[in-house]
Amino acid sequence: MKKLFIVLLALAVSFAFTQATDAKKKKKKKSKYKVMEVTNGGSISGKALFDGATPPKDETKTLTSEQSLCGDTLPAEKYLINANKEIKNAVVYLSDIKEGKAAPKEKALVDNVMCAFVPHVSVGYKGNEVDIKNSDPVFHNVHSYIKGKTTYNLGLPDQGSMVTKKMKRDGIMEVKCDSHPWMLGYVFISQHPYAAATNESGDFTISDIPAGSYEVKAWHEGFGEVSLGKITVAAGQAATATAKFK
Ligand SMILES: [Cu+2]
Repeated sequence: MKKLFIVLLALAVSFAFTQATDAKKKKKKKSKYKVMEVTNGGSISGKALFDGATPPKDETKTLTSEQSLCGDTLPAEKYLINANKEIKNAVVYLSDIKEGKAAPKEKALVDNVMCAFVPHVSVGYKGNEVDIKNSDPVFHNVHSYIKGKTTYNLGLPDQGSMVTKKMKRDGIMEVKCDSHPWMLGYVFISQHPYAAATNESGDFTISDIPAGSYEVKAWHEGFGEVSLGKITVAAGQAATATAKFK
C-alpha cells in the first residue's frame, strides 16, 4: 500500500512538473519580430471609415486651469471624422507579421502645445526613442501608461523642456498630464514597422510588405479595435483594405 502511494505521489509530482514546464514553453512562444531585407515588397492601402448612420461628434474638454493661455475649452480630438465619414487617427497594422523590414529610426514625439498633446495620436517603434517636450510656458507632467502601468512620469517645468526616452515596450501607450486632467494622447508603439495612422481623409499606406497573407487590424481611441480580415499581398503589388468602425 505504502509503495503504491509513493508511486502515485511520484507520478503526481512528475505530472505537475511537466505541466509547469509546458506553461513556461508556451509563455516563451510569443515570437519576436525578425528583421530581414525586403525586395519587391507589396503594399496595403485604404481608408478608415465610419460604417454607421451618424458618426459621433467630437467631445469638448473644459479646462480647470491655464485658461488665460489655452482658453476655456479644447476639442478632445477623439472623433475626427469628416463629412465623408473618413476617420483620422486610426492606426492600421499587420497583427501577425513575423518578419520584414527594419523599423525607421526616426524618434517619436510627444509635445505639449497649448495644453494639448501634439500629435494627438502617433505611431512609434519599439526600441526607438521618443522626445517628450513642453512648448508651453506652463508646467506639464507627462505621465504615460501601457495597459494601466506607468511607463514614464516626467515633470517638464519650462517652455522648451525636453526628455528623451527609449520605447522599451510595445502596446498602446496612453499619455496623460498629472497637472491637467483634460489632456490625453496616444503613441501606438509597434513591434514592427507595419503600422500607420490615418490622415484627415482617413488614408493609410503600409508598404514594403513581404509577399504573403496577413491579418490586418485597426485601432481607434473611441471605437476600439476592428479586424480588416486576412489580406493577401503579392510581390510588387498594391492591395486595398478598409477599416470600418461603428
Ligand atoms: Cu499639462
